[in-house]
Amino acid sequence: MAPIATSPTPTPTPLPPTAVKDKKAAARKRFEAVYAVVRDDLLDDFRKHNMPEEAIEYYRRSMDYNVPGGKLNRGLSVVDTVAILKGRELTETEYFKAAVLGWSVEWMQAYFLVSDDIMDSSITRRGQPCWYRMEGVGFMAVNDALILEGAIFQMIRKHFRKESYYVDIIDLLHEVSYQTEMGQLVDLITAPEDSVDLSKFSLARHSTIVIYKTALYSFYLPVALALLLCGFPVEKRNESDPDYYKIALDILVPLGEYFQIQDDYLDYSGTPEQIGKIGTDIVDNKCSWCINTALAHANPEQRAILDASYGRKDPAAEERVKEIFRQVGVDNEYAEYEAQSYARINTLIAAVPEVRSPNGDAVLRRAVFSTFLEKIYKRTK
Ligand code: GPP
Ligand code: MG
Ligand code: MG
Ligand code: MG
Repeated sequence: MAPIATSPTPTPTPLPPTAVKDKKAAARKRFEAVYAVVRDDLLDDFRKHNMPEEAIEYYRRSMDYNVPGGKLNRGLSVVDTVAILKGRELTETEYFKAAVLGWSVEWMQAYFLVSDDIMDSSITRRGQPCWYRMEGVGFMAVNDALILEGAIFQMIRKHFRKESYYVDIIDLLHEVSYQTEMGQLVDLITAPEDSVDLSKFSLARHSTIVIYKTALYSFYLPVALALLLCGFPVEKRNESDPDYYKIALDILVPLGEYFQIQDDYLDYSGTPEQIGKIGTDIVDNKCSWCINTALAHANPEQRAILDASYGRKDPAAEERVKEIFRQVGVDNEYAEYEAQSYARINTLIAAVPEVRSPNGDAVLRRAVFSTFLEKIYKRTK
């Protein structure tokens, strides 16, 4: 069936700030209730395999510590996107299924973060010690991360096995985690601990890293899962059909790039209280947006200080790097970048064709993307 063009999405009347806050808290609470169901199912699986009580307790602790405590933006965005696509409130069953897909993304995020914190030698995450630094955990965190990944496919099997798009969900989750692992690989080899060579950095390299390590799983994945749930086909049925997934990808990749540049900037400029983690990019020799921007603007003396101080496990060296960042105007550059990105992404969103799914149940609306953009624009944590 040919897609049907729809009239533009009407702009909703804005709610007063307290009502927005209450609505957000209620949405989070409803989503969190599904966490407990999924977690208890996973613990039951352990029981069915006659795992010792001690293992079940350890598993519960690992999940409770690593899965639900973040901003939940990725998971909630699956639920929000499904509601926008359908253009109405979801039934209980629809909500539950969307929430399970949302939690699968949050489980993936937990699996990545537990691993990433080991690789980045990070200290804190979400305002608490990184999991691998907890008493009685250490290198067991590697296996805990692997189990967090395996759990994704357990919850998907339990709730989607009979659906025609079951294999598409699994394929998407595998594809996106593989791409994220590619991004992590490039991130790590560009930042070796023992040899600092700033000439290896470039904004092109930075772009490859952030698209692969962040944008695809944080932005494309939640929307692609929502499209699958709403019946948007992965394969074109007619030559003239739109490629729904490509339309989404082309907006969500720039959005995700912008989000990771915010993460890089906050790593340098934010306080631990504000961002919930201690920034390690300078000390870890990371190819971050800040160092690339500083390199583009540094004079020869400033460049010499960066060469001598970047990537050193020494707080005084880190402070010298931050001082150069301030001198060359990284903060102004960031404000300018943020304004430009916001305008550019809004232009991309305005060009999205609003098309109906072949089953007629849902419309790929521009609001899917503008909601994301408004959530992250000028974020400070
Ligand atoms: C985070 O980047 C990167 C990921 C979450 C992807 C990890 C991928 C794996 C395959 C483990 P970051 O290190 O900049 O994030 P943060 O600043 O939050 O540590
Ligand atoms: Mg990290
Ligand atoms: Mg990292
Ligand atoms: Mg970071």
